[in-house]
Amino acid sequence: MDTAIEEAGTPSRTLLRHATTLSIYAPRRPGVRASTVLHPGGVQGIPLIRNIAIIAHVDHGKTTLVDQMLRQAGAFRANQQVEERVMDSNPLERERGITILAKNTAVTWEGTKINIVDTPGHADFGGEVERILRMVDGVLILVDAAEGPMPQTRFVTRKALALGLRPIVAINKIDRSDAEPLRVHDEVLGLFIDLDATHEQLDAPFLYTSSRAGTATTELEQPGTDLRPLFRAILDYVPEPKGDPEGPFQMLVSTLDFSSFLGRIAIGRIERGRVRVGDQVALLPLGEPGLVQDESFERNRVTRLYTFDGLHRVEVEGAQAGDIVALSGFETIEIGRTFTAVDCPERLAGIAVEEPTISVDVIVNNSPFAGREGKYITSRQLKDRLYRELERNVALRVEETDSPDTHTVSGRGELHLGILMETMRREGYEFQVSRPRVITRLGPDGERLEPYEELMVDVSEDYMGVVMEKLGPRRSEMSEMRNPGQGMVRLTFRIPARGLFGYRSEFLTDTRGTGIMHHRFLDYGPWAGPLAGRKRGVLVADREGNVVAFALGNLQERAQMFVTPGDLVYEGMIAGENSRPGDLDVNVTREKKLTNMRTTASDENVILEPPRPITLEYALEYIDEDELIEITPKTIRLRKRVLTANDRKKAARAARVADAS
Ligand SMILES: Nc1nc2c(ncn2[C@@H]2O[C@H](COP(=O)(O)OP(=O)(O)OP(=O)(O)O)[C@@H](O)[C@H]2O)c(=O)[nH]1
Ligand SMILES: [Mg+2]
Repeated sequence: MDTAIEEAGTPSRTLLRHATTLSIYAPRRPGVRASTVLHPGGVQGIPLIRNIAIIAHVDHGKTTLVDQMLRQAGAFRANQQVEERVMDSNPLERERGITILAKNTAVTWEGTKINIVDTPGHADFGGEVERILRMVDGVLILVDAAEGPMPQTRFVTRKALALGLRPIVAINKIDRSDAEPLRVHDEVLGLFIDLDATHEQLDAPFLYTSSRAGTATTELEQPGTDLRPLFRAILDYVPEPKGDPEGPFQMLVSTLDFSSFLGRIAIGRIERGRVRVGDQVALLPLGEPGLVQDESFERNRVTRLYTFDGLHRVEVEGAQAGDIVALSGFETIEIGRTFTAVDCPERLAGIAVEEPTISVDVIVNNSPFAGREGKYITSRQLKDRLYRELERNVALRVEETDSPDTHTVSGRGELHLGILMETMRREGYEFQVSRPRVITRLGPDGERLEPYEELMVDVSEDYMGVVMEKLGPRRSEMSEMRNPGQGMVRLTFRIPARGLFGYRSEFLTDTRGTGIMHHRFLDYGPWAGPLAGRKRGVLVADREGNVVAFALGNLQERAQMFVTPGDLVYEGMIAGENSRPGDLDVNVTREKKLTNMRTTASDENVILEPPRPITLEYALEYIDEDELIEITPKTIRLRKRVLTANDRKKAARAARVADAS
């Protein structure tokens, strides 16, 4: 990966890559400090700059497009080996093929610097996209030429249009065999009208692109050969950043980065004036926009300043209005706070950080296998790690509970929490996690509200019945049904977030793995009352030992296994899913009885179905109230909270008595 950020003669480690986390902040080499680059010919002395964010639904090709923009704008050396989706630089992003953190980059095209922000498309990170929109002057909306506008397209487009940003639309992946760019073009226009786009916004240029091939064209009849039409559109349609470089310094913190070397780092666009390393600047507390009267605000010196250039972050002496910079020197940097000149403390409108909608309990591991695989396992270590995460993960909350062994962690969705857990286990942490709960709120009349999601499902018509049948009891309401053709239907529902827990696995089974579902947070609505839980029960191991193929062979007819031969299980660990309701205690360690009788070969070689892979997000959606996920650096296990079958029976009986009384 390092080849991508290597520069001739410079060890890649000394280069600062990308805007967000995991950056390596090594001391600068002497003599490489670049001075402020002033492009000639800027209006009112502002260098020629365009600031643009690329926004879209997950997987519509944003990061792939950035690759091509970097390449075609000459950000890589001629012979440089660059891997695909180079901006997805952190290991989890590469592994999952998704962008988790927004990242800044910049290219120069015909003398104009284009600051580009690649944003994540997954709904759990939608809040981050919203914040980023405050540092750009235009957006490039990417829409898959086959899928069309999806829930997240709608969300980010609405935010961008509401901020008055000028859109450029790229109907992407036109190379797909099922691409229907003209239909999607109409759908995007329909979306714009729905979202009350202004005349100017409706006039957006439409391009037909293939991120993968690196081509763009304004006319479908004339296939594109490169991205020139896209760069042209950016220069022509994205307004230049406004802001007087001669005025007093002012900048809004739009995103954060963190390094152990520099501490918190603010990233944002300079709204007005100039800033230089060593300048004394004010960091105003959050509050109403306008001049701050109370002069007790924080002041400090800017210790480091960076601008973006290709894959690098370049240390600079100074920068001015319009450019996007990263700035350090304050430990109290928060999203939405304003930096200003000390003698002109004029606050900008802040940025709301999204509120979490789901919580889980993170619990010290107390399974029989606790401490076997993890390095950090104590409640103290867990607590420190969770609180440390708050420094950079702004949409996360951590609370203590009555028990020192348990912390409640709240976030924006299963993926948001799942990524944190995955990161922690890779660092050597071992812990357990409860089933997620939605975070309820009180309405204006004191009534209980819960989060609702928009769910969009693409299935073949044959499966429509089963999908609707399953979603009904989960309190969903269908809001739209469309037939894009080719025997497919697209159904849109409004559903309590609770109603979706555990649904994905059912959905995949019901549609034989062919269905596609996406959901995103919509709003808070009335509490929907009790919902039915998981339909199927689980198989629970009734003793400790190694899993044996023979045992699984006997069980697999009525179950989908989660374990494979050789795995170690303990009593109370979940070994598979029962194909019927109700849990079963089973012995997955049972060996075949040895007899003197010769058996046929087929009897000895049990043919096993592959186990269902248990990923973290899957586990979070899957488990029930009386279950836990055990997470270690090596394994993810599902378990019953109460491990022995006897104690579970007793607990169930007690619960029934309590219910009856
Ligand atoms: N056929 C085709 N596939 C593409 C094109 N662009 C991207 N892809 C593929 O689509 C998948 C997703 O691409 P990404 O660039 O990671 O999408 P993204 O929008 O950055 O995704 P997130 O950051 O996770 O929201 C990858 O497998 C790409 O290879 C394209 O123009 N044509
Ligand atoms: Mg991406």
